[in-house]
Amino acid sequence: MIESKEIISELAPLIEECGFDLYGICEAAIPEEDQKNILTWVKDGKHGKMDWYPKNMDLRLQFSNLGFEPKSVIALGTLYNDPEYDGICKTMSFRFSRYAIGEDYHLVLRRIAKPLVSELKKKFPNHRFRQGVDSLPVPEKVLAREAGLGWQAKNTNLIHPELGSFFFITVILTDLPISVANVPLKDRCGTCTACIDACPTNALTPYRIDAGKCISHHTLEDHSPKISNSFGWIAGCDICQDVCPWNQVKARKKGIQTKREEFRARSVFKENPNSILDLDKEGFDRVFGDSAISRMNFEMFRRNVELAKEWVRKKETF
Ligand code: B12
Repeated sequence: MIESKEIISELAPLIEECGFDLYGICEAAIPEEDQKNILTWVKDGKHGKMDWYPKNMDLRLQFSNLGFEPKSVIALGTLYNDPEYDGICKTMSFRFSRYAIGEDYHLVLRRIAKPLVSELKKKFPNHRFRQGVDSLPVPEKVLAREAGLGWQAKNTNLIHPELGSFFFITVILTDLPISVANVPLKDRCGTCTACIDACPTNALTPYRIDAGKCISHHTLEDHSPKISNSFGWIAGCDICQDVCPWNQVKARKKGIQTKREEFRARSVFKENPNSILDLDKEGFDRVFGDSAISRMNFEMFRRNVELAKEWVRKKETF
């Protein structure tokens, strides 16, 4: 069996050249406690309107029906926080989450991992390698945590002690057996409850999210014509990460930011962000056609815009 240290040290230069800031390897297995928590989460209906979530539980928890039996997982992370984001926010009357201001991360992560996947296939021609960026219904945070990319925090996101939490995750599942001796990163949330206290919809209790209450879910996953208050957010929400000291103090102080041009704000955010509020269908497709929010349809976008405008009006009245 190959040792993870051996593979990592050999592939590290290529992984970094591809543009990944974090990487690690773990066994392809979801620990029992996580399986239990995920099942309870669904049983309690905490997945809100994401009816798709409970559909593939065998694949999600046991990797069944994948076409091969994965033995190991290579987990990769890439930062997405644009250094200009805070400045842009000052010029917008509404809010738009960091993860959605640039190019669709699903496409970017797939594209940048290609040289690595090709190299793995060339090096181990008798083994399978399958990459997922949300596309495979597997719990990426759990796998990335097991691979040492971060600890799973009270706001449920993965945080790295040096880089914070503004990073995307992608996993490569493989039937190549790799021996791993990872010591997972220690939970450093301590007694802090900043994320829980700041969430205006009370979606968080420590280490657990009620997705049905989360603003990100309202704006992106709820297709109903009416949604509850989104507090000015048109796409996604960053509140629980923005207030996190690991982003706010640690990562910011060190100037941790994305090196990838694709995740920097598209020009409309720099030139005239408020013009987004007036986009018609054609404009929406033009501006956001290759963004992560293109999954949100135009009707949802208009609904979110109207709600954000209402929030701005109310704020101005008080
Ligand atoms: C469904 C989903 C959502 C849902 C649910 C969020 C969630 N926390 O799961 C919604 C739409 C709300 C969402 C929002 C966001 N998402 Co999202 N999302 C996913 C997706 C597709 C699946 C995650 C999942 O399986 N959730 C199921 C629940 C059960 O998992 P969990 O909350 O982590 O629960 C664990 C613990 O909390 C704990 N737990 C659960 N219940 C209980 C109960 C008790 C008592 C205890 C002790 C523990 C416990 O055990 C669980 C298993 O370890 C992943 C991609 C993937 N394939 O994994 C991306 C992903 C998690 N999202 C991501 C991002 C970036 C976001 C947003 C920041 C986007 C935005 N700006 O709006 C927000 C963040 C909101 C938040 N605080 O989580 C990134 C996170 C990267 C990172 N550094 O962690 C991922 C990994 C996508 C990616 N490929 O990069 N997302």
